[in-house]
Amino acid sequence: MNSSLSDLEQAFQAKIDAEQKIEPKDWMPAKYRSNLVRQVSQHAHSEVIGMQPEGNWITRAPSLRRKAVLLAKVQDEAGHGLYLYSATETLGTSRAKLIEALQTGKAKYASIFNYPTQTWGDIGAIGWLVDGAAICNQVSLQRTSYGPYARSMIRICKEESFHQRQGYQIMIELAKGTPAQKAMAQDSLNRFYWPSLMMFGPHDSDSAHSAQSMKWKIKRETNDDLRQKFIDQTVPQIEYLGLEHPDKDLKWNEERGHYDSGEIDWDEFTSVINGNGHCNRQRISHHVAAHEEGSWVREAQNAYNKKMKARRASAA
Ligand code: FAQ
Repeated sequence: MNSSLSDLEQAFQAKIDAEQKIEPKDWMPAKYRSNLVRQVSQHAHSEVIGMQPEGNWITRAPSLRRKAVLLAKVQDEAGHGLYLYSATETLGTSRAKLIEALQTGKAKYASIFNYPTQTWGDIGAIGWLVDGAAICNQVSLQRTSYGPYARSMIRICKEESFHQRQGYQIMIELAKGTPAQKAMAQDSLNRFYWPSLMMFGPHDSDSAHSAQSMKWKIKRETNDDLRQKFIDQTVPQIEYLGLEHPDKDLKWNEERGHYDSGEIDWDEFTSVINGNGHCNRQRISHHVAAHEEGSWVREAQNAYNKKMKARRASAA
């Protein structure tokens, strides 16, 4: 006898509640699948578009060592994008379709990557704050319910820790350097702090997807809980650098055991995710150009695969 849809849904939820992973060939509700495709592909797009702000500084890194480190970091981000596109493809959506959604503005990517990188200090701030915020989120996603996504997160988190340290080290050198270097570090902190807090998404009360994603354990912690973790961990790091905290309303709350903070500029967030940040158009047009220039590589790879398949078939 065929199981009814509600039996299947109940068995699915029971599996999730028992902390078992959902794998590509398992039955899953259509909305679980589409919500995952949405989140994981947007995560992949963020990793790939996220190469651009730092890529801007590879030719201008202040030493050969710094150049090699930054190059390795940016290449890691490309790799993260590839793991995540592969994880999304296991849900039955082709990479071509995902990339089309990015390039036509149907799919989002992290708002933070629409801010320009104006100084070397910004490279320190991105590694420290942006990778730091990404880790906060991704550590919890290592326990996400979809197997391929969870496994990709484990690997990505290891690399992100190195990224965070390289960024913080740049900040230490600047903050402990000349007055001009310290001012550069402060300026980068001031410009990247608030957009980093926006990476966690809207408040839980305004988050469209959180309730269902928490029930299905796609997300393991809410936007506000993760943001609070990041705010708390960043305070001693700013103190160690001897820099001023950009949030003038920041205050320790003894009762909650957390810092209370000032309000994020949600109008800015909305404007950036709707395509009106400093660099939105530049980021997408750069992606389109790079994708078109790389089409011969994809064609060559496909032709090679076809040839090898034919050769194997005739040998069999
Ligand atoms: N930017 O209902 P919610 C990195 C959208 S990786 C843009 O709360 P959800 C590594 C959201 O998509 C950074 N859009 O959504 C790196 C939704 O729109 P939709 C990326 C945002 O999914 C470092 C709408 O608002 N990390 O940085 C943002 O439950 C350095 C309603 O929001 C991930 O993607 C935003 N900040 O929670 C690389 C982690 N926030 O789809 C290079 C995985 C929200 O309905 C250099 N993703 N939106 O049109 C997640 O954990 C979640 O998707 C959230 C959002 C927490 C981002």
